[in-house]
Amino acid sequence: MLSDFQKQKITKMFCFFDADGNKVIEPEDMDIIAEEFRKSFGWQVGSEDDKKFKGALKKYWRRLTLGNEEAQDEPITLEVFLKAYERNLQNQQTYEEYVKPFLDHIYPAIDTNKDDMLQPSEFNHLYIGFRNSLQEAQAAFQKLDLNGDGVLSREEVYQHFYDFHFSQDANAPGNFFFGSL
Ligand SMILES: [Ca+2]
Ligand SMILES: [Ca+2]
Ligand SMILES: [Ca+2]
Repeated sequence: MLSDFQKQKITKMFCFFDADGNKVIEPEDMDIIAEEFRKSFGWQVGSEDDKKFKGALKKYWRRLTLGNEEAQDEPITLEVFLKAYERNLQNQQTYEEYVKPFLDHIYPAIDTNKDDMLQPSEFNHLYIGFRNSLQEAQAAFQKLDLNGDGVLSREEVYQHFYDFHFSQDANAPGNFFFGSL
């Protein structure tokens, strides 16, 4: 069972995926999101990063919501989305099978200079891609950079992504992974 706090966070994510705000997630929403990321990162249309990101997004949102990358796309309501996350967040194993691959596959695209860390500029592009302002991105970076060394290591990013999904602590920085709640 998802806690109320988890439901609040998953609902936030639903609103992110429902890019056109019509209360269902459809394949068209993924096109809008991919375009927002392309612009935020400044990728050329059809460039390697653009294709990599778009491919990862389409593939893994099916796994996230339908449990199967090859599944036929169908409109996803908030109710269906929450149900999918009850399955996805049952335990460590379901998290690794359904949720973590999303980050595994977008990480190489968002780590623009390929040094396995997120510099502030890379993080800003990501966070703005999640439809937050530059100011919010800068504030979030300070919270997420746990050891204060000015970059987000892969470990920090994965820890926050995990905490976003599981933490019951309202003060956990990972709660802000996709923006303020
Ligand atoms: Ca939609
Ligand atoms: Ca980097
Ligand atoms: Ca750091």
